[in-house]
Amino acid sequence: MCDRGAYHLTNRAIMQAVSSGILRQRVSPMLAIVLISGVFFSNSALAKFPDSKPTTARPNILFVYTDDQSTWSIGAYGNPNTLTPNLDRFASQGMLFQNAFTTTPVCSPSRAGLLTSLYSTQIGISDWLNPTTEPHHGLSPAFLTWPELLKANGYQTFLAGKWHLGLDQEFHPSRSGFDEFFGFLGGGNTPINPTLEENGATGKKSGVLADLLTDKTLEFIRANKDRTWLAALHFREPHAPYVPTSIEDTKALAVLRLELPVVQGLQSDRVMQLRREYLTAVHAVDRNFGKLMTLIDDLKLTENTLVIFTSDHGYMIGEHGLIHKGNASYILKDKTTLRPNMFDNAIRVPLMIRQPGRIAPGMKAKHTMTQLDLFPTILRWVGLGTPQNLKIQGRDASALLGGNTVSGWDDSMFGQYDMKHPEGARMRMLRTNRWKLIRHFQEGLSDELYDLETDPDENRNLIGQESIAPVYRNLKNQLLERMKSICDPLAKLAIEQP
Ligand SMILES: [Ca+2]
Repeated sequence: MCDRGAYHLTNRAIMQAVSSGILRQRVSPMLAIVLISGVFFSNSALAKFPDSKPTTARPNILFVYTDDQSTWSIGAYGNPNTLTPNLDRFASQGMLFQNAFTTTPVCSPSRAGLLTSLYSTQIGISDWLNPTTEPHHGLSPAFLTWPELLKANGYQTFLAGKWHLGLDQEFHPSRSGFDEFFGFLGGGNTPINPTLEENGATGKKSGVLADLLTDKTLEFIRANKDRTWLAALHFREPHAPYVPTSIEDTKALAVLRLELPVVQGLQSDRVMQLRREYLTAVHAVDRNFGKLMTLIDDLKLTENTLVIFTSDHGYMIGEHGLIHKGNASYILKDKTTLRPNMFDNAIRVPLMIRQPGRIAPGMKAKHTMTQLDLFPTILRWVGLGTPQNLKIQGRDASALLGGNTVSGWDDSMFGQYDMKHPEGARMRMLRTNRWKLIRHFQEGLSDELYDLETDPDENRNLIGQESIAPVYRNLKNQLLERMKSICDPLAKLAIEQP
């Protein structure tokens, strides 16, 4: 039985309690439960925070989120031909997730999923929000976010940078849990002299965007050093246009030796130039990330601050002969058409997490994590837990983060991508450690099946091979079950096209 509306209803009720101010004040979580249950819930539906501990025990959170950043752009992920000294040092001080993924490979739905721990069709945002064709669409404040739960429990919350979850005031970050916002609501901005919103007023600023956002984040941390805070810094970098950025970044990358993916017919000169520019933008992130780490050390907050670094999805510049993300195009001498995809290069994200004293240095996690898992993981880590009747899709990975062996952790993951700008694909994915199945529900596109063990680069689509037919059938059934479990609008089509 599909209960598509149920999570809306429950989550909205919790949200209303938060919005009403009951949970905004620094009341004890237990008092909040009593208030919520009396006002918004009948019978036994209680919004319990199972792990509540005194506020003073909770760590600060610095959440650094980049835009379109592939794992291959970071040295700690195994690429010697990039320049990320601060991120590499950071990786050695905490845990690096080797198999972290977004469940959808473009900006807005990935960001919405990260904040709500729901799949894109559950939220109603399944492609990047296009200001021309859907200027009044955004992340409804009816969906509860983890920053909102932190705020409700005494955290000072701040967001600097890119939102891309709605332009209208009803979708403003302040409606989804952020006390303060310094940034831009749309999907893009100029890397130099950007237009930014500050204290509700929008105007042109002078300087390098990555530096401006970082400086404001440093300011917030300094001002709140004696409180408990969440600082979210959503860089625009290394999203296109990659450059210009500071002279320092340009100089650093000018001399770096680069290597190209080996793909026949690649526009090699163009790819080389774009990779250098992209890595220049990555250097701007790394350089600013170093400033944040220095301040946290200087303020002696290192051990009491959980620092998370991740990106909204991956990116390709030449891999598979493509450029961009889920909505990539070929960058070949004889081919530049669109190639909607869910290759690992598009869905895999960097994910590195540090808190000295609680997370051992130099750890590498192999288990599959999705960004939907961060919601319950963060809340458990800070001692709150997820309200018991909140319906989210992510799993609590705090035990993994603590270095514990977790038995029975499911390494399979489900993904979705409906490409609407331009309309061209409806994709559903099931990825296991061994296999990846992508079903295409757009007319004219065929399914894809890869053996990740023998073909990790996903070059050989096995659909049509007789020997693989039972695997294909089995994966399709598993995928259908995932789709049905979240009332995916394409589930009916999947049943009709077995
Ligand atoms: Ca993006």
